[in-house]
Amino acid sequence: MSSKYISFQLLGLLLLSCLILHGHAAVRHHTFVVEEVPYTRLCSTKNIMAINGKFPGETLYVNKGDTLIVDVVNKSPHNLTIHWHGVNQPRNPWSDGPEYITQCPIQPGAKFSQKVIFSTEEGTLWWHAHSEWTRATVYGAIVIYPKKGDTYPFPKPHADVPIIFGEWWKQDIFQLYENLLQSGGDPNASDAITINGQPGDRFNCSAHDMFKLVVKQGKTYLLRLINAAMQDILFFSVANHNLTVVGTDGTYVKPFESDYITISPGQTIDVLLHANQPNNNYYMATKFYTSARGAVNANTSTALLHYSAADNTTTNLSLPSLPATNDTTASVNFTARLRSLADKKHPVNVPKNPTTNLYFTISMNTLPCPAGRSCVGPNGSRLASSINNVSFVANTSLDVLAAYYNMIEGAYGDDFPRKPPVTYNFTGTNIPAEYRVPATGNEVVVLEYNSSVELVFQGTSLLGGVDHPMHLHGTNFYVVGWGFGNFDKVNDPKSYNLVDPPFQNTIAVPINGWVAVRFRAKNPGVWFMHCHLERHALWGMDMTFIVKNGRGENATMLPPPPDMPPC
Ligand SMILES: *[C@@H]1O[C@H](CO)[C@@H](O)[C@H](O)[C@H]1NC(C)=O
Ligand SMILES: *[C@@H]1O[C@H](CO)[C@@H](O)[C@H](O)[C@H]1NC(C)=O
Ligand SMILES: *[C@@H]1O[C@H](CO)[C@@H](O)[C@H](O)[C@H]1NC(C)=O
Ligand SMILES: *[C@@H]1O[C@H](CO)[C@@H](O)[C@H](O)[C@H]1NC(C)=O
Ligand SMILES: *[C@@H]1O[C@H](CO)[C@@H](O)[C@H](O)[C@H]1NC(C)=O
Ligand SMILES: *[C@@H]1O[C@H](CO)[C@@H](O)[C@H](O)[C@H]1NC(C)=O
Ligand SMILES: *[C@@H]1O[C@H](CO)[C@@H](O)[C@H](O)[C@H]1NC(C)=O
Ligand SMILES: *[C@@H]1O[C@H](CO)[C@@H](O)[C@H](O)[C@H]1NC(C)=O
Ligand SMILES: *[C@@H]1O[C@H](CO)[C@@H](O)[C@H](O)[C@H]1NC(C)=O
Ligand SMILES: *[C@@H]1O[C@H](CO)[C@@H](O)[C@H](O)[C@H]1NC(C)=O
Ligand SMILES: *[C@@H]1O[C@H](CO)[C@@H](O)[C@H](O)[C@H]1NC(C)=O
Ligand SMILES: *[C@@H]1O[C@H](CO)[C@@H](O)[C@H](O)[C@H]1NC(C)=O
Ligand SMILES: [Cu+2]
Repeated sequence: MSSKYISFQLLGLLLLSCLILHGHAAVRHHTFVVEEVPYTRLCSTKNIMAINGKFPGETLYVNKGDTLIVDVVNKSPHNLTIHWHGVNQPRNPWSDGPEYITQCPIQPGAKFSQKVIFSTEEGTLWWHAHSEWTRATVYGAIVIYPKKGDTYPFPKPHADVPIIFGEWWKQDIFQLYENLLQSGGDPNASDAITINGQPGDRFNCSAHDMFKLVVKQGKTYLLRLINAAMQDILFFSVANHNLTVVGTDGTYVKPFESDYITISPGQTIDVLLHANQPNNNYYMATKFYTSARGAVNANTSTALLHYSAADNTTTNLSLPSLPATNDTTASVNFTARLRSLADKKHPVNVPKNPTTNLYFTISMNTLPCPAGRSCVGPNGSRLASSINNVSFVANTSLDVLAAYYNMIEGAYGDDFPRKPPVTYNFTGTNIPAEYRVPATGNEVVVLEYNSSVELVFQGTSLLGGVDHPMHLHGTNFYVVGWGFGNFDKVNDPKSYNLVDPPFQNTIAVPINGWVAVRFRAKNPGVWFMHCHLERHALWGMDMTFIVKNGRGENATMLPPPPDMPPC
């Protein structure tokens, strides 16, 4: 431990006590040492990237409104950045993390002190790496308790249980990534979905390490579910137990009961588990949902729910029923049940008359194989994806935020299309082949401070179509409507929910369907938006918003920290 760290700790304690005395939010300090560590479980012997030697990474605990200072020290041989998923970071894009958008990578041997500013978020969020595919093993939960002295909008649970889903490859992640870049095709499917790092006893190598939750009969537990998987939307359920859904993406929702949940990569769902069944052992189980045709059979991963008074015999447990892997109705039906609390203490401020209307198609595409290479995409092409026909390509010599702040021209363009450049039957069956090939670029949409925005995501049936969990940095959005087919701008808005729409940072746009979201652009900065399926993000389903400064200090970006990593 360095003396710098210790002095930070002391300073932190001083600040903490001083702030607590005055009843304000606290400033907490933390250190993330990034290292490559040997990992010999899960039928593999390989090195993985990990924070402070732990996989999954540690859970960070804060109270609403706190600020966290995290010193990220990169002792690994790889570039890395860390993103605080769903933390709005008011006026502070500097610590947001997406590489080549708000910062250059923290290179081997370098460090970066990130300031994570919590404001309105309460519930569950998470942190993960945001460079190349390092997030496969670099992730952890963030638990945001109510302010000191404040209460949950439901009876206080007996205990909190972060449950983080991941995705495991026996193959080395850097090799997977390199192969993928070279081949231009689909990545190899992962070997298993993990629950708190383990796929459970149906997999031989996990038989003795399965995650086990011990409960006391009669008590209620708050399960904080996080989907950190790379490629898959997931179903989850617990044998013999219904779940009461109470939150998503760092906000509360109107409680409802369900026997399964759907959770997108990037999304969090808080559920109450009532341990009201006979003293026994029960499986918790997850498997992926996909609308892609010809998908392989999903493997079910498990964890154990053990009642403390039950014996330890876990043979012959039955799996809970999960929807079929291709059950799109079950997937969207769950998501459509999410509703904001919309009460006095948790008001809904959905823009009523948006002044900025954006209509974005999200598509699967192909691009020609680079000269001198052979690609395994359709007809020898390489797979790509796009938003409004622009397939994103990062500028690896200067990040967008630095270019914007320092007014350096040429690093990005500011004419990202606000509507599809060509109109066709987006979800039709016979789309002309030339529409498969997108433009490439690094374009942004510039928003005036405080503008009220409606953004409609339109899935397309290019290459068949698939669900896309779209994630926005810097602010949550209200999900006001959704449907299958093409968005109808005259009729669909008539059935929008402007009363209690859920306030999310990630929303799965269903296969060949659309989703409408609204938000107010009052967080000045540079904010990335992308599909949270890692292969789609890699192939170009990404774009950037710049929200301009408004008048006054509260509407102006903070100055950059002195230790921004250089390119
Ligand atoms: C997929 O796995 C096979 C064997 O495990 C390997 O040879 C191949 O390179 C992998 N492909 C990618 C894209 O990683
Ligand atoms: C996982 O699925 C693959 C492909 O269907 C199968 O070969 C493998 O045996 C499954 N593993 C388990 C543990 O179910
Ligand atoms: C697990 O181990 C058993 C017994 O050794 C073996 O029969 C089975 O094929 C293994 N399953 C997998 C998926 O490796
Ligand atoms: C779960 O809810 C369903 C209705 O949605 C009900 O039929 C079932 O009995 C409930 N199960 C438990 C264990 O409460
Ligand atoms: C179950 O196993 C745990 C150790 O994992 C042990 O402490 C406990 O006594 C066992 N309970 C019973 C009822 O055998
Ligand atoms: C296992 O479960 C099945 C049905 O769920 C039951 O018929 C069988 O008797 C059980 N076996 C044991 C050893 O408990
Ligand atoms: C889901 O897959 C099953 C076969 O596994 C198939 O019979 C069914 O038609 C599929 N459903 C949809 C909606 O594609
Ligand atoms: C969605 O779920 C609700 C509640 O379980 C049910 O009443 C409804 O029929 C479902 N809708 C569809 C389309 O499955
Ligand atoms: C591949 O080429 C064939 C024949 O030219 C064509 O019919 C098909 O649409 C192409 N597929 C893709 C995905 O480009
Ligand atoms: C678009 O294509 C879908 C699927 O083929 C079809 O049902 C729909 O009628 C088409 N819409 C228009 C406006 O042509
Ligand atoms: C700036 O924001 C702080 C915290 O939200 C608030 O207390 C203060 O009144 C605001 N100042 C102005 C000028 O709006
Ligand atoms: C690491 O980041 C630096 C700065 O952007 C870049 O020059 C270098 O190529 C990156 N290294 C790798 C292996 O991507
Ligand atoms: Cu996608």
